[in-house]
Formats: sequence, structure tokens, C-alpha cells
Amino acid sequence: MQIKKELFDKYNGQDIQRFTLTNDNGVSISAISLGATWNAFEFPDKNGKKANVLLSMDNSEEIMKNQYFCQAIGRTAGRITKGTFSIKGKEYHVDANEGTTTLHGGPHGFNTQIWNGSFEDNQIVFEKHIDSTDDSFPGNIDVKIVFALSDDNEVTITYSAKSDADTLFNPTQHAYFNLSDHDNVYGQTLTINADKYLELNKDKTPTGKMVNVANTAYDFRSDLNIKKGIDDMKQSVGHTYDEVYVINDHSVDQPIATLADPDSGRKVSIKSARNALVVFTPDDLDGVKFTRGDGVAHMGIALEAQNLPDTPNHEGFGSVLLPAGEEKTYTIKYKAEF
Ligand code: FUC
Repeated sequence: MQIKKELFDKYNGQDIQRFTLTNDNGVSISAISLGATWNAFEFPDKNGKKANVLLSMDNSEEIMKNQYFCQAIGRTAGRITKGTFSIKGKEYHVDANEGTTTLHGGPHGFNTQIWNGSFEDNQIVFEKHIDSTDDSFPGNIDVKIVFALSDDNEVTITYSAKSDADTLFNPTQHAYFNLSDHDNVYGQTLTINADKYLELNKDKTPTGKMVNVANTAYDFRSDLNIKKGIDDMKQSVGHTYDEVYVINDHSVDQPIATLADPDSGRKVSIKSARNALVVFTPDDLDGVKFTRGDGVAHMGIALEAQNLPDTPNHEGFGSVLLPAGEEKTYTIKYKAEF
């Protein structure tokens, strides 16, 4: 494994560092200290031609202007209705950043923080102490985000946290993928191990209802061409994918989703023990400057492994409680095949 640390750029007068791991197959990942952002995932196609399969950006200003692209998301992925939830009968209000909703940890989420980065045992490690007064969530927490790359081309991202008071912890990595050399994901296919998705209100908060995917454009249970899916969604429900899939009970070794590009032969399968995957294929990426070029509709697909959002406000969504003094660790794995 080769490791490399370099200066990415400066943001608000602070150095932003870029950390890269490259394995013996020439597969590499990079991450930067601003927002613990995953900045590159490079691997070859079936003919050996390498590409970065993430929607990456070249500078911190662009990353912060657009937010969430391949960034660490926390404390809580997705939307919390009215920024309000209860833990053990006590009601909490956290800062909103989308009308009255708290999205992706609110205005001071993980993605806005500059993390202390280092290499430990050939892994990229980002650490941060976040006070309750910094982001309005209960509990002062210590968070650690680790990026690892194996010799069989699997990326493991681990999120650990410990808090001094009961709080919520539902982190994710907001990766947007495009496995092809084209500027859209139309030729790619997606499979998701989910029989159900969440019904959403107009403001995209969950209603609490889970709906069967069978016989709908939401059905990714066997390889579905993404272009066909988007077209069917537009026709049947009038919008593209911005959906929360309820992952079926599964063993940790079983991928929850697989994205494949038949043309290039590149594939990424995602493993997570958790019960949700958000799929987002934005129409409007105009004006966004990516490393691969100017943003256009459906240039990438976001696949966010997490727990169901708005968890404490719905029966049957499970729990994202981080009890005081306990450490919780969540792992997401991305296996590259080519
Ligand atoms: C996803 C979506 C949202 C949002 C964000 C950037 O999680 O559910 O609608 O726009 O990412």
C-alpha cells in the first residue's frame, strides 16, 4: 500500500490536506480534511483504463458552495421533521437548514467541519471533537472517520462516535457515482436489496408509511437500467429518484446494492448492516464544477447507506440512539470490480 499526503488547498485560511491510499493493483482512494470528503475512487475498466468514479470537485470553495457531494454526513443523515425528536421522553430541537427541517445534520453538520487527518496503519483517519453548542445536538461527541482500502479493492469507511450525553448518531457517506467515461449514468444498472421504500411528504420528510416496490418504477430488486428507471419515475410520479429504500433483512456479507456499468465493466457493490439506502439522481447540476466537467442532469447517482431517517419520530424505523458513554461504530464497504 502506498500512502501520500499533500496540500489540497486552503479554506478560510486553514490548510486542507488530501490523503491518498493506493494498493498493489493501482486502485486508489483519496479523502480531504474538509468535511472528511471522499475526493477520489480510481480503478480501471475492463481494458485497464483508469477513472475516478466519484463526482469529485477540485477545490474547497466549490465543495462548500454545493455541499454534500461525497462528504461525510452526520450526526444524522436525511431529514428530521421540524428539527424535533425525543430521547427517553425528553424533547430536543436542533437547528434547521431546509425550512423547518434539519437536513444532513443541520447547518453545522460533519460536512462543514475541518477534521484532523492522519495516516494510521495504512488507513486515512479523520477525528473531531464536536460540542453540543457547535451543532445544537445533545451531547458533546468525539467522532472518528476511517477510510481503508484492501488489496482486493474494497473500500471500508468506518464512523465511530462516543458522546457524554444521550444523542443520535446516523452517519453516512454521500458518495455520487458515475462508473462510465460519459457525463451521465444512463447506461448503468442498479440493484437494491429492498422490497419497500418510504412514502415521503412534499418536503421529503417521511410520512411513516412503507410502500411495496413491486410493479412500480421504484423496483430495483433485479438489475434495472437507470435511464429506464428515471423515465418511468418521471412518467409515473413526476420526478426523478430522491428516495429512501428500506433494506431487507440481510447478512452483512450480502451487498445491499450493486451499481454496474456494462460498457466499461466497472462495478461497485455496497455492504452495510443498516436498514436504509438513499438513492438520488439529481436533475439539476447546472453550474456545478466537477473534476470530470460541468454538471449536467443525471451526471451521477448518490447511494447513501444509513439508518432510516427521522428515526425517533416513527414507529418501526429502528433506533439511532447513541447512549451516553457508549461507542457506536458503523461501517460501509464499497467493492470495486472491473
Ligand atoms: C439526498 C437527498 C436530498 C438532498 C441531498 C443533497 O440525501 O435526499 O434531497 O438534496 O441528498
